[in-house]
Amino acid sequence: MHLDHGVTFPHRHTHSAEPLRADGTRRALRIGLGGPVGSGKTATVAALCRALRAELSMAVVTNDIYTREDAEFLLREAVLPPERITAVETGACPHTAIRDDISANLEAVEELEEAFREHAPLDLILVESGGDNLTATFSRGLVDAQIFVIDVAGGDDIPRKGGPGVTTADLLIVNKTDLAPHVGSDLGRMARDAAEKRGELPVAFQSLRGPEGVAPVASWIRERFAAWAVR
Ligand SMILES: Nc1nc2c(ncn2[C@@H]2O[C@H](COP(=O)(O)OP(=O)(O)O)[C@@H](O)[C@H]2O)c(=O)[nH]1
Ligand SMILES: [Mg+2]
Repeated sequence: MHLDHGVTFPHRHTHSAEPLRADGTRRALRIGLGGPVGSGKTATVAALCRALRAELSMAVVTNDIYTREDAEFLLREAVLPPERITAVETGACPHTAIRDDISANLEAVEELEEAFREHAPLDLILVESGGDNLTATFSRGLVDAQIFVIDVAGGDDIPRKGGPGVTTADLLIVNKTDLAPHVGSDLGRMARDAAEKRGELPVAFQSLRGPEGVAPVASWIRERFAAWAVR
């Protein structure tokens, strides 16, 4: 078998970790949101779009297993113009599409970057994973930073159980704190367990129903973007 000639690889515009492309232009900062089904990933993405769209040129890639439901929700809510929202259908294995065979997601990200490159270069692309379990994390070849979203209704023992999302994500969101009194979750315990598992890595306790909403997480993204923009 001859493998030393005639082999071509598909062309990609960007798949390096470098912010600057060969021509000196800057690609978008890519942030992944993972976590169990129903924890509030899409709601967080929607709130982040509303909070940041006036200051950053944004786009979103959603990953649904068989449908386009998350993208359709974002379109219905009109959080961004439709051309800034792309849906990837992942089939049965949502974690594969963000971790092992990231080609469909990478293509979606690169097509968005290409489409806006001339007139409104993208600053930020949010990639929402299809809800999975506690083990799903994003490949560093797909995103520059990742947020893991769990919620208080899923049980206050989730931070203690750990798993790579809870332990290693750049930001852990413990969402739906407004529900804590109703489901008997102990936020203090969740904070202690998360700190023990994560060391210095940040944790945001969030309620999208509360007055602060997504503001602390939007600030965290602003900081990441500021650091990205000077690299
Ligand atoms: N009470 C409460 N409900 C929330 C909060 N965030 C999201 N939800 C609701 O939780 C449900 C699942 O949210 P969604 O964003 O679709 O979860 P995803 O599967 O992780 O994308 C929806 O009905 C949201 O409105 C929150 O902070 N508090
Ligand atoms: Mg969702």
